[in-house]
Amino acid sequence: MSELIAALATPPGGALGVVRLSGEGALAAAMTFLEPKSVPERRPVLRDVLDGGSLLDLAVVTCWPEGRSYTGEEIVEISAHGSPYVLGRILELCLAAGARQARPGEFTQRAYLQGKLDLDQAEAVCDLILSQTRLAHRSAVARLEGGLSKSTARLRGLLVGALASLEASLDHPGEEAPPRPEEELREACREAGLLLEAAGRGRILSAGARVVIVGRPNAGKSSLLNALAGQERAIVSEEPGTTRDAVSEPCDLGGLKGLLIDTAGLREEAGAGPVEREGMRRTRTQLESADLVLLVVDRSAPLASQAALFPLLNKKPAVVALNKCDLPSAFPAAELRRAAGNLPVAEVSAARRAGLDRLCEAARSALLPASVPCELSVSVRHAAALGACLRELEAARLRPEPELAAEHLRRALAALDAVCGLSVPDDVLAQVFARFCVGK
Ligand SMILES: Nc1nc2c(ncn2[C@@H]2O[C@H](COP(=O)(O)OP(=O)(O)OP(=O)(O)O)[C@@H](O)[C@H]2O)c(=O)[nH]1
Ligand SMILES: [Mg+2]
Repeated sequence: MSELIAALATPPGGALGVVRLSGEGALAAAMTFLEPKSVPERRPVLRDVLDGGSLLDLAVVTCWPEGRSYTGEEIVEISAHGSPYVLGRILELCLAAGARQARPGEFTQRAYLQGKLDLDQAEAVCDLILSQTRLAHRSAVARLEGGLSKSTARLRGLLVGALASLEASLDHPGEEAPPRPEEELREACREAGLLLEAAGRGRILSAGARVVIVGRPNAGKSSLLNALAGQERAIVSEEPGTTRDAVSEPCDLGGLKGLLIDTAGLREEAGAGPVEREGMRRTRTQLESADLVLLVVDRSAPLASQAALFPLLNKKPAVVALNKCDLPSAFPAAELRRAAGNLPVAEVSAARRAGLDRLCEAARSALLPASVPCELSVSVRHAAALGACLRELEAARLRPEPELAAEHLRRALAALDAVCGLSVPDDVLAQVFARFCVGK
């Protein structure tokens, strides 16, 4: 049986606060300071909380029996008034009754250890708590429902099948060797590659996307940052070369968390002073780490010099913001179409805050195409495990000897199982649960 743990499960400052107790003897511990001294199962009841014989608070108390609770252990939750003094005292009363202060994420860790959640579901609980946007929330919920294990189940099936045929050929060496499972191996590699790609994009869902705004001086980059961020964050002026340092501001890109980064305008180096050149160097550095580039094109200025920036986009997801749409166009639309190729173009007026929703939508779909399953918003841990799985699979395909190929497949399987926590080393588990807040 597991040790009794207790923690405050709610952040300070609310009208109510919840103290949680989980483990053997949770109810008995709570009975040392609650009155009347009985609490029915799974039904909230009002109880007096007594502190040394005097009334500390009136609280709503709920008890879940072993096997039917979040952690799988006996749980008592005491929902009291949000006074830091009251909640602190209730926690002390729990500790005095034999509980130990819970570590961050320890309740969810127990749920995982008791088999109530797989590791990805446990991590999804944390992401759900941290989710700030619609898509981050949707992804956390999909994973909480076991979405990631479902997505990896097909790959696991292929791996297990291929391994079984290889092992069959090892077990019966004298007989005619069955054909190598080439088709399964190829399919497994493809599937692992897709999952890995989706995992990379999924990082953007949980961590947010770095959206770097570039363009010629005066195109309206800073105006666009301000319009998207909903505040006058960056200096705007009709003087070209206003922005020198990169200026960043968080924003919501159609349900996706984004970090907008406004940069110094890019133009020919000749004629630029040392400060402007340094600004442009910083813009290029920002471009390298961009998840998405927003190229601002000024509709009221000639296209030729602006079009010179298109090659910079270089295979990164990108969207063209055709700005100053409140002014007459200095070039025909077809000319921009030719220069932009396949890139989506959204017409906006940063000054008038027009067309922003469509721009955000274009940015969101460039970052997360509809084909990427939402449940694959995964952590660095998943991406590393999927990467290891793919490497082992590729190694297996290169090995003509069935013994060696089978060994690589076993390692690929172990890496895949780590994604959903079927076999995870203790230090990795500790890292996963350290991200949590205390009380969850
Ligand atoms: N008419 C119109 N003017 C705009 C629009 N967006 C920006 N401007 C004007 O264009 C000028 C340059 O805007 P900024 O936002 O400072 O341009 P920038 O690209 O950040 O310029 P640098 O920092 O110098 O590279 C300012 O005078 C803005 O008011 C727009 O949509 N319509
Ligand atoms: Mg600027």
